[in-house]
Amino acid sequence: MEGRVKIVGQVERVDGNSLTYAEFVDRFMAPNLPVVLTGLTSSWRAREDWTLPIPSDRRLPDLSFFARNFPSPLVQVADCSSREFTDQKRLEMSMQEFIGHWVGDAHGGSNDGDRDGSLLYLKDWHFVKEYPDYIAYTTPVFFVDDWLNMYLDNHPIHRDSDIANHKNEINCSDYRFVYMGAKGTWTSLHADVFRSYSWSANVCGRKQWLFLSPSQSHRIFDRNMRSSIYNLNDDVSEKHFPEFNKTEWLECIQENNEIIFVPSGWYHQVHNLEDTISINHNWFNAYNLHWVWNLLYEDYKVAKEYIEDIRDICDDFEGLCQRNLAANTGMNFYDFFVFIVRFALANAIELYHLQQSEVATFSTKTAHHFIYNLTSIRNVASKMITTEAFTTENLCRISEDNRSAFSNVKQILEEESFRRLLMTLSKAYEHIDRGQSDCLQSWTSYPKGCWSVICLKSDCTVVDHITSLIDEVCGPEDLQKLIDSALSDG
Ligand SMILES: O=C(O)CCC(=O)C(=O)O
Ligand SMILES: [Fe+2]
Repeated sequence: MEGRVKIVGQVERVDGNSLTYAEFVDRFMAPNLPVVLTGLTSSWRAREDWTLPIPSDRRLPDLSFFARNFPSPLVQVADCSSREFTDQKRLEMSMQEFIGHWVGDAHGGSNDGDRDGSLLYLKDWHFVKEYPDYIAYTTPVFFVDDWLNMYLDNHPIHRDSDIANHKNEINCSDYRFVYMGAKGTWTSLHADVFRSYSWSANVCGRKQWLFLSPSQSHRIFDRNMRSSIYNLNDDVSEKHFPEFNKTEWLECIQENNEIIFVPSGWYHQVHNLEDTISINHNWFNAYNLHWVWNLLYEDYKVAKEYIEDIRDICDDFEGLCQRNLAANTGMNFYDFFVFIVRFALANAIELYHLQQSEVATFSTKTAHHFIYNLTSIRNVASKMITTEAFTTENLCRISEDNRSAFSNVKQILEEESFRRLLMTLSKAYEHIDRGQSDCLQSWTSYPKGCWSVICLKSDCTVVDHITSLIDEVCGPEDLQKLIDSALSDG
């Protein structure tokens, strides 16, 4: 890869145990820069159970452990040696079949992952969803402000019955994955789903990463800005990709026990230099929410342009655009609006609790999260106002499931799924500011009416308070009003 790619620097490496959360935000998350964090995985059960020591300080995947303990699930496997459209060809097989292929049972070949010409890489295994009681690892504090997985633990991504189907339910259940691949397996050049952040930890093995800053993304696209380069190892045609020779890449050789933070919108290609197991989450929060919205908006424009010529014969042209957007990008404007309304409400509740609290010592720092979050959501809402999807006429056409999921404030606040979201959000900031993370799983035993961990009152009036600010959110303008009142309160 090095021959064709101009590497201009290495990703910075920082000891995760001497970095504070505020430093991580200031140096990496807010400026959207990659970093490798060391020293954060040594106590993970995954390391003990999933790997075997070998002479030297390296470890190897204990493949028989997987075959013995997780035999049943059907897993998604990429064949790294064959391309299908813009991605590697995907296959579905049992874990045992995958392991069998890897160790060469079926073919008796050498241990290099490609004995029958295919190069199989287990990707996107929803391990946490499948084995919720097996705590393989704990998410480092730097990555707990994860709205995407918090939301999906309690809410469906789509509300429309014609979009939500069984396949979606599995694929959209969460964005926490295990990856396993032999030396030589790889991931083609891409930027992450929803332009989310990712973090990726090597339980064992070694990866080479190549990163391109978003300011240079246009240079890996063809002349029509339609398709991007698939593999940096191929001979990249100057005719098709005239700007490629101007690109400048950051490299990282990620060792075992190291965690890489992948910022939003950075294109990257990844190669397993040894047999590797990694754990990987996609996530977003107030710092990159605008990336998610910008992607949805760009993809929406493409979806709309594609069917513009049938606009006049469509009953519900906007509805069709939104269905196509959900199918192609994984989320549409209404899904995203339901999402941000709920985060706005949860943050407004937490801010109100702090304003009511008599303990002033830690509340300023904590209040900063909620104010920042609300401001970020407000910025996105302000961009949604002028879109066609939210005109009064089009809002009249959306499904009742979509509408009630964002409009009826009292009903939302009383929903169990919302209250669980509030509790998880509340605990995440408790973890960030006060280092308390031990009770993250134990929401069921919460006794109070209000499920916030910073609420100390048994007769909490937050529902009345929030509904007094606004009782119906009809669209992005109302969401802005809600946020303005929450921010000017107290
Ligand atoms: O490890 C890999 O093969 C790909 C991981 C990746 O693309 C990511 O974490 O964003
Ligand atoms: Fe990625």
